[in-house]
Amino acid sequence: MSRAFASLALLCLLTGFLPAAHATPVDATPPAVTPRPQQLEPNGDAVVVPSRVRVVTSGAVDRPALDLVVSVLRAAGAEQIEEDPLPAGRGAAGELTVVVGGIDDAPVARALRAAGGTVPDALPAEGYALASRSGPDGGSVVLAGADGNGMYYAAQTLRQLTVGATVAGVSVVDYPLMPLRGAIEGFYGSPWTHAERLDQLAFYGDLKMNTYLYAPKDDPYHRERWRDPYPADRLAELGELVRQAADHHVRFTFALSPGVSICYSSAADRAALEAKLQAVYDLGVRSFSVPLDDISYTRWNCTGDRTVYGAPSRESAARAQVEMLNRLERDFLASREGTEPLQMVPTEYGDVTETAYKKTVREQLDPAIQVMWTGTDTVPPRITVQDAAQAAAVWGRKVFLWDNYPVNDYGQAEGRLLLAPYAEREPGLHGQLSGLVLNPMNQAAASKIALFGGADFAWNDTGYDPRRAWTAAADYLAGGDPDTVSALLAFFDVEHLAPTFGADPWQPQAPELAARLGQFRAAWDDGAKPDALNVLLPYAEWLADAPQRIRSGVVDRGFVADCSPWLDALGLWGAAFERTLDALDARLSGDEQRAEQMFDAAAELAGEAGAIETIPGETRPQGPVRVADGVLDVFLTEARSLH
Ligand code: 14T
Repeated sequence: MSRAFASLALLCLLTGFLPAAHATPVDATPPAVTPRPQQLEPNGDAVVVPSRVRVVTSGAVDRPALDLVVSVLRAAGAEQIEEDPLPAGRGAAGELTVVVGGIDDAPVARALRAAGGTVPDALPAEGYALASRSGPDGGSVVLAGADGNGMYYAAQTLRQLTVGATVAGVSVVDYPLMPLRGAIEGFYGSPWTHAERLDQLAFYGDLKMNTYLYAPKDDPYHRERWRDPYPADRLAELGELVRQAADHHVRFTFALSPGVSICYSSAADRAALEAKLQAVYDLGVRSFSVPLDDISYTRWNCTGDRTVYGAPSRESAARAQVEMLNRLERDFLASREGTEPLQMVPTEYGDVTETAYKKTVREQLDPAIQVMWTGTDTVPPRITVQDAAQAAAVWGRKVFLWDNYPVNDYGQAEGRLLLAPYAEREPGLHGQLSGLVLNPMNQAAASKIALFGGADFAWNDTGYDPRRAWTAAADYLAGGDPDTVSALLAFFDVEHLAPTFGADPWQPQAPELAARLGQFRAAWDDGAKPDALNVLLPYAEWLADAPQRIRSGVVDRGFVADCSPWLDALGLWGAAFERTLDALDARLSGDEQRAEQMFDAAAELAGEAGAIETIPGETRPQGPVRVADGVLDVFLTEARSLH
């Protein structure tokens, strides 16, 4: 959030005024585009979308890109959209021309220049250039991609540049800094539903993420029963996901985790592994991963392995794993059309300490195979460029970051939603990483807040601003409604704590609320008691009302469903907060009896809030939901003794 916006929001809260709906003047500053483009410059007045639009295509234009362009134009008010392959005749007067094609296509490049855009000397893979310019002839918009992904991303940028009936007048040159960007469904506990996965894949496309790794620990066919073929209905669903992924330019990576029971030396197990991958190859999957995390590697699963690889040790485990992986890469994948390099998760994934295991993998694993790494710990408090450089050195290649945020499948995350901004990842990481995927929460839609940040960071880590991405996520969920955005930001604040596996969280709980309570205490202790109450009360009211605003204003209904118990609890905590301030107010006016009544009412509400539990079966650790814990509960208790 910009300082200006933050102080405006504060002013609104304090004065009780709320921002009115956005009025967008035609030549306003362009709307924020997430991920933040590498270059975006103003290019004159905004383009007003008329009722007639001509979409001119050149060469083989990406279908999803074209469909998206057309739907954006329709939403902006275009009624007649005519598609016209180049060379196109002249358009009618007052008609908007939209050109979509490859940047290497000379007529497209010419159209881009004519619209005031820039044709870069070399555009990296997945990049695009876009120019939009108004004009007496009706104006033009040109979308030029380096490839199919680039065309689709140009269309995604156009979607965000379009507000109401106008497209901001801009010139954009944009490309990702990390080649792999996305999410890994890699948590323990209830896997996402099919509907949630379909929704996520579309969301990834919106955020220019190109990777979804299918690795749910508790899909029995992924890990526990990895040898067993998927039943027909599950296979049909996977096929549908593969198609949905392709429609949104997402690479579907199928992961199989045989480490819990595999006998590396067994020909039957090797055949089972290949058969399982072949079944999804036949659905159209071209990208595969073999995660070997969270297994015991100091015992064999069969006696044959001792005969072939020797006594169990880190070193012999590495040899057995490497042999299996190299064979998959060199035999299975190399002989199949269109496959991507194999990915793997080493058993030692969360540190950079040199061991016999890492040395063997570094020296013997096929250099084409991608190695994943979770940072300096399973759930690291920060990830620096230096950490990643060490990981690259120890694994002998750039590593693929499996970032365990906002996953909430471990004990310290009990009762929590992790809604803080994606943060503490150092700009410049793209130089050391081959990609970045976030491991999300069991709550798929609620994970979009963190994923927004992860997508932005992976695209443009050097231009990343955690609060900007955080606000943009709220804006996306709220469909742009400013009141709903403010209510969401207040809600995110009370679900801000990000735990580690240790006792210390890496993101604090409720920093905004804690700061306000700190100011209140300072003013109260200074003797400015009525003022202190008057300043704090609107925020208590705002928190108490936030659940209802979120429920009515958030367009992503999955988000509302995921957050339901937490919203219920926030409503009660907010009411308890209000009663507590009422009690202090009564005390100031000498009405100690009313003060006691209000404190008692607050305690009762807090008790009710504390009894609300997570949705049964939804998360792995089940328990009472937490809201601003350690901040609001502490304040409500201490307030009783304020005089
Ligand atoms: F493979 C890894 F990169 C990884 O993170 N594996 C798991 C992952 O599935 C899980 O979601 C995540 C967070 O709990 O951590 C890993 O699982 C663990 C790791 C531990 F050190 C589970 C328990 C542990 F004690």
